[in-house]
This record gives sequence, C-alpha cells and structure tokens, in this order.
Amino acid sequence: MHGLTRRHLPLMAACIAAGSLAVAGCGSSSSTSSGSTSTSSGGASGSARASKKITFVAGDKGDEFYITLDCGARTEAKKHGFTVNFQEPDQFTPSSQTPIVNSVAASKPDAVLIAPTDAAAMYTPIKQLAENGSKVVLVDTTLKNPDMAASQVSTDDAGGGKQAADQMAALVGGSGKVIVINLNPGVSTTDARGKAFMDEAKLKGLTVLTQQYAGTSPEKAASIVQSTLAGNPDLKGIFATTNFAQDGAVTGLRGQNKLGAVKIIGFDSSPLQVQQLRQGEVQALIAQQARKIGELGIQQAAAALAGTATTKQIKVPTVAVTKANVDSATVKPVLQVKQCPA
Ligand code: T6T
Repeated sequence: MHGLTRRHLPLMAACIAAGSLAVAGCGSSSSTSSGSTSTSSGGASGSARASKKITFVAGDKGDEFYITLDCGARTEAKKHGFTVNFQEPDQFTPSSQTPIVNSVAASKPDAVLIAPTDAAAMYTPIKQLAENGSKVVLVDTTLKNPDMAASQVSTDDAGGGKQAADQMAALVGGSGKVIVINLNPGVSTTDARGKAFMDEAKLKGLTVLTQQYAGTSPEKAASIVQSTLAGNPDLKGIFATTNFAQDGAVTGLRGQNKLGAVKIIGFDSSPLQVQQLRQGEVQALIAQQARKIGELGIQQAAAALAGTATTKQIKVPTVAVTKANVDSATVKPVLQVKQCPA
C-alpha cells in the first residue's frame, strides 16, 4: 500500500506546480482523490516536453503489481521531465474503473497509461480518452479492439502460463489432477495465462479438473480449494493466476493440512507471494517485469507525443522464480514492492 508521504506530499507539490486543480488527482472529487503525482525538473532540457502530464490508471487499489509498474513509469518519466499521476480504482471491475477514466478524460492529460479491467467493457471509456486528445498506451491488460491505442505493453502472459504448466508437470511427476484459480473472465492477461496453462498441462499429461474464478477474493479462492479437495483428495497442483488466488490457495491447503503435498504455482511476485515461496508453501512463482512494463509504457507515450513511430504491441517475458533463485541478481529486480524506493 502507499504511505501517506508518497501519496500526498508529491501530489500537493505537483498540483501547485501545475497551477491547476483541474489536473486529475488534484481536485477534491472522490473519484480522483486517491491519485498521487510526482514531478521532476531533471532530465528534460527545458523543452516543451517538460510540461507533459501523464496519468496512469491501474486495475485496482493497493495492488503491488501496479505499484511496481508505477515505479518504473516514474523512473522513466523523470528522464523526459514528465509528471505521472497515479489513479487506482477501488475494485478490479469496469464499474469501479470507468468513473475514474471519465474523470481523467475530462482533465485531458497529454497521455494516459491504462490497464483495462475488462477487454470489452472498458472500450468506450478508453476510446473517449483518446477522443478527448490524450495519447493512450495500454499497459498490462489490453482490449479486444485496441484501435485507439498508440501501443500495448504487456507481459507475455501466454508464455508465462505455459511456463507454469511446464514447472507444474515437473513438480508433480508428469501426471495427476490440477486446477486453475483465475481472476475474472474477460481480463486479457489472466485469460491468456489460464488458457495457455491448461493447453500445455494437457499436452504434458496432466488432468485439468477445472478453472474457476475467484475475482480478487482470497477467501473465494480458499473455498474453491476446499471444495475441490473434498471431491478430489488426490489433487496434485494448483495454478493461481494472480497473487489473490495464490493467497487463497495457501489458506485453503493449510485448512486441509495439505500444504506442500499439493503444489502451488503462483503468478506475480508480491512481497506476500515471495514470503510464501520462501516458507515452502508455494513451489514457484511466474514473475512479471512490472517495472519494465512501466518504463516501456512511458517510452511509447513519449514517442506518441513526439509524433515519432510507436510499437503497436510489446510483450515482456516472465521470469520463473523458485526458492533456489529468489535472491539472485536476475530475480531481485523483478520482485514487486509496496512502494517506490525514495
Ligand atoms: O497479475 C496482475 C495483473 O497483471 C493482472 O492483469 C491483474 O491482476 C494483477 O494485478 C494481480 O496483481
């Protein structure tokens, strides 16, 4: 979660610097009051570029994946002299994200980085952003029709799902029952992870019993695990496509005394997920390079604003993390953080 210092002080400074309360996150409107803004005078050489305002609309609040992506965006934005305003919907749902997008559209930032919470339902509000004059870069998730986007920067989610299935097959010895606990249907990233896992798991000889959706509720994920175990005490593995699902899977297995006996592979690398990996409750994590996605997102926004060529689609590879490599120099930089380093 964000601390008060990070959230409010830079926001106030940026609002004063912007000389306007109309900047998203500077006003008192409840839909934008969770925003934080950082401004840097370094990097840009006094050109018009220095005044560009970027807003990053995350998928949900307090989610360390988006916090880490925001850190990468801020680091890159500094180099261009851009400001970044961070907006977090309360829930990972179109109904929570849409009012924020509408409010951001009204404030007309130069560019918006956004992670759509639904590949279809977020089309109209995001199209409106572009029609209001903001350059749009889709980060993390994307839309079925990304026609308004200068670029889409995401993880290679299908590659990550396949990687998870390969690891699972190795962990359970090439056969046995596994399940997938997913987020919500219609989310581009997690849909791709789940599908690729199931396709590859079947090829590897595993039996995929079911894919079920727990939203962002660890409690729901825990109850999916418990009810699956009731009918399938020989369950061998769980693929959790998000941190929320992983947390619930750990709770569900703990309740049945099955931690370690049933293997868990999680997606992402939040501090809690890493702790569960270190404790041996989870056997592997498929980590995203959230910082890198933020950096690339800003680079694409900068190109769009400068009128130079953008790359329509960028896919960033995942990194497989185990207890054995979690402290290595390649893995450490991809682990998620609760707040950006000072
Ligand atoms: O896994 C991330 C993100 O990539 C996905 O699109 C939605 O869920 C998360 O935010 C969970 O941290």
